[in-house]
Amino acid sequence: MMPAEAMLRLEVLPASRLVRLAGDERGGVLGGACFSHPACPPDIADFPVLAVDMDLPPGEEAICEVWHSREPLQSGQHGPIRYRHGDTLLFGCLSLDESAVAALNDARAPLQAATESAYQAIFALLDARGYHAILRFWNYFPAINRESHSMERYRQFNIGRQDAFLAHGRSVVDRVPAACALGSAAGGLHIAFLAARADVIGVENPRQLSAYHYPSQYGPRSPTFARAGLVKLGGRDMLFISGTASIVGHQTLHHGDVAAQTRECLNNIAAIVAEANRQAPDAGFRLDTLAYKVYVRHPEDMDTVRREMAQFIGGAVSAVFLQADVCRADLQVEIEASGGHAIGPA
Ligand code: 3EB
Repeated sequence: MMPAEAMLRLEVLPASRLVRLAGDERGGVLGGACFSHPACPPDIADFPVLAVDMDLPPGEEAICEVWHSREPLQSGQHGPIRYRHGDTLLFGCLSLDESAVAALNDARAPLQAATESAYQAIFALLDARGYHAILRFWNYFPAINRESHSMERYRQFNIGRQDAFLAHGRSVVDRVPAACALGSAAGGLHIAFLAARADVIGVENPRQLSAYHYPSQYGPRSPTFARAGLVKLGGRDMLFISGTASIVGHQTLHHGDVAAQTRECLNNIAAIVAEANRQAPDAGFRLDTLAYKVYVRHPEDMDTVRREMAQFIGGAVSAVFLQADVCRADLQVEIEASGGHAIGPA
């Protein structure tokens, strides 16, 4: 039997090439995200793309991550969400101005209110259109480690996110989606998501306490995300690994040592991959065939992180590097990854 053609493809390309994607190619774009500093919204009306203000390694061009599908696609809008979908897959994104969302006399911090309303809108859309499996959330907002309203902003975000899950009758433990949450340089609250009409299995990491069980020292509400999501689409197993940091159990390891933090991230990713292969015995996920996205807090550490990754994984690594604040002040690097889908140009 011929191997099934991948239904989903991730392409990373310079922002300048995104607007010039040829007609045929363009029809198959689900959506994506562009990263540059300052943010530069791509001049594209026909599919949903986030414009995130994030710095790149010195001298690198603005970069876009684009998800392509083989299905016939249609675009839509639901409140603040722009989305594009086929029979199986839906990609959506939204950008909210925090200060514009909170109602007058709202006791909630503006970021908490904006997060809750964003997730409420997303769940309403997915429920209405019947895309019940969320493969992945990406969350970006400025000053993630800054305190306001007597609380770190990442913790405010966690309250708003969890309240929206609860409001929609969704579990906040066990059956939760993969995600990441990073600090951007400026701008509003940006959220992108990939959902499917399929069954997704949450994958946890035996080396780490599940994030949804983190103790209250990390905030009044535990973060609502799984270490990874595993899904079968068009006969292929695909894996979406959440942002992964130098955390073992629930504690940050290797304070101030970015090389050791990178190796610990990769040990965690290796453990998640092993766990995914145990749950999907035919998948054969491998570290050296994943697509990586690497968030480094201090730009001067990028070379060190790159070197550690090459050494750990061996051979050429497909990776996008970005400068971003990570959700604990003592974390210097966070790495996410995905596999099982096609990677690269058509
Ligand atoms: C961690 O393991 C690091 O809040 O959505 C990683 C992935 C992290 C996702 C999120 C946070 C999130 O706790 C931080």
